[in-house]
Amino acid sequence: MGIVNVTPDSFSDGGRFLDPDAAVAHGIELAEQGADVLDVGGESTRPGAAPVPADEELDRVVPVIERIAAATTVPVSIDTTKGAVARAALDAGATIVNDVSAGRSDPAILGVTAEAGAGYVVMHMQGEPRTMQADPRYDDVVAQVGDFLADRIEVARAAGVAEGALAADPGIGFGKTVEHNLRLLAGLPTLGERVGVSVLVGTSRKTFVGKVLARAGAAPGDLPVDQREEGTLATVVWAVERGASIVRVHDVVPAVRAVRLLDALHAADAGAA
Ligand code: PMM
Repeated sequence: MGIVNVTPDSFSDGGRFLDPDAAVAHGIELAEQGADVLDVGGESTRPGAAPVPADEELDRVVPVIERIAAATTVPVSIDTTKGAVARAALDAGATIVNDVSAGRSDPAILGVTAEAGAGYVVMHMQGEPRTMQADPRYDDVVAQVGDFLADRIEVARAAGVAEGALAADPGIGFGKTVEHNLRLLAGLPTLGERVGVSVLVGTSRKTFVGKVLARAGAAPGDLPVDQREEGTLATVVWAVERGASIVRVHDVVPAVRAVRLLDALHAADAGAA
C-alpha cells in the first residue's frame, strides 16, 4: 500500500503533495512502481495533529482520488475517520476505507462502507492523535490490541461490512511507546490468529524506527525521518514474514523489491524441503 498524503503537516511528507497535481503524479508513480493499493489521506494523524474540518478534507482528497482512479487500475483507499469524506471518496472511485479510528470517531462511516460494498481497515489507537503519545500504557499490548480489533471487527460486521472485506491494523505509533511497537511487531502471528482477518502494518518512517536505530548507536537521540528507510525495510520484511498481508509504505520501490526477494527465498525453501 503506497501512501499519498494530501496534507500540509504529515510527519514525513507533509506539504509535498498538498498540490493536487503533485499528489496525482505521486499516486500514479507509486502505482507504476508496484503498489497494489494507493492510500490517499487528507488529514494528518501524526502525534499532536489537530483535526481538519470535513469540507477541507473533502476538497483535498476528492479531486485527487477522481484523477488517480481514472488514470490507474490500482485500487484506491481513503484514509479518513469521517463518514462524509468516505462517501465522497467512494463516489470518486475509492474502493477501500482506511479508518484509523475503527469506526469510533464517526460510526456513520461503517454504514457508508457497507452500503458501497467497500473494503474496510480497522486500526487500533490508544487516545487521539492530539494526546496519544503523552503516556501510553498497557498491561499486555498484544492481547489488548487484539481484543480491541476483534471487537471493532464485530461492530463493522454487524453494520454490514462484507466478511472478506475486512483488514485489521495494530496501529504502530498510535498511542504506543517504542517497546509497545516492538512487542506488537513481535506478536503479529498471535494478533493475526486473534483477529482472523488480513493484517495491515504501517511502520514506514515512524519515530520508533529512528529511536531504535539511535539507541543502537546510529545517531544521538533519534534518526531523522529521511534516514529511516533501511529500518523501515527491516520491519516490512519482518511483518510480511509474520503474516501481514498489507504493508503501508511511503517508498514503494524498496518495499516491493524486498518482498519479491522474500518470495523467491520462500519458493527456494519450499523446493528444497
Ligand atoms: N499511519 C498513518 C496514517 N494512516 N493508516 C493505517 N491503517 N495504518 C497506519 O499505520 C497509518 C495509517 C500515519 O503515517 P503517515 O502520516 O505517514 O501517513
